[in-house]
Amino acid sequence: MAILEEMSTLLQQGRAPKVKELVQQAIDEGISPKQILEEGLLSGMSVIGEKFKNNEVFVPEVLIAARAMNAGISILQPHLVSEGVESKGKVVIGTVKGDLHDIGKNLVKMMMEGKGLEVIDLGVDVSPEQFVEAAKEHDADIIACSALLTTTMSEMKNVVDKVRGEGMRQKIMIGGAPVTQNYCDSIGADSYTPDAASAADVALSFCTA
Ligand code: B1M
Repeated sequence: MAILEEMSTLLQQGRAPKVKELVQQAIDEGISPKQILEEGLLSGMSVIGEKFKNNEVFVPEVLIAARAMNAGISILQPHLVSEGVESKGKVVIGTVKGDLHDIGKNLVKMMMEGKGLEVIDLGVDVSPEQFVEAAKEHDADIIACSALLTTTMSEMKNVVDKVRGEGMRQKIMIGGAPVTQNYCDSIGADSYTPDAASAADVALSFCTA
């Protein structure tokens, strides 16, 4: 449908006001909220996600595209709820205790939302106890931890130990510049991904498995 293709293209260009306008127009034309979400907004975000993974676009483009997606979703949200479109899964995300870097974490959150997942963002400097409490409170499927400092990545092990110690079901995903697959294996987390787009792919696969 032409209007949805145009919406996807404008989203990739980060043109938030135009995206909002088109979402409203599509609703007025009677296109289903689910179709607008999937074929207009999420399809645009997934193109950006792939380009980001292949180094064809960079952080600023991703951030403005994500802002455009959020603008579109803000118009769509009440219609989605009334149509009963369910989120595909729930993720609790945060930057670990002692660490204030949040740009990468925010990108992971946006990419996950772009895949239709509901993301509860705990912010930065999040303790293992806070991850665990939030995962229980929201009945999350995934706990996602970001760390940018070699001195704080060890907090990820504390999260894994606490979650396993309590016998919880959540998958634990980790990432951030100093984190590696070897580290992930050594602490028993469920997934390490090097970038935001792959993190969103893995999160979706955990939720739909
Ligand atoms: Co800081 N800092 N910083 N810093 N900072 C680094 C990380 C550093 C490498 C710079 C350097 O020395 N070259 C260094 C860490 C060294 C180390 O530990 N190995 C460092 C340091 C030392 C510090 C301070 C200690 C400096 C000081 O005060 N002396 C201090 C610590 C503060 C604290 O956290 N307690 C500090 C502070 C800051 C600022 C506040 C100034 C600012 C943060 C602002 C903010 O985030 N709001 C800052 C910044 C901006 C950086 C650099 C320059 C950029 C980080 C960034 O945002 N990159 C960084 C140097 C660098 O990386 N070149 C540096 C862009 C972002 C998109 O990438 O976060 O890696 P990244 O996310 C990627 C992937 O890693 C992945 O996806 C993202 C996108 O694809 N990913 C995940 C991230 N989380 C994931 C989770 C997943 C999966 C993938 O699953 C859950």
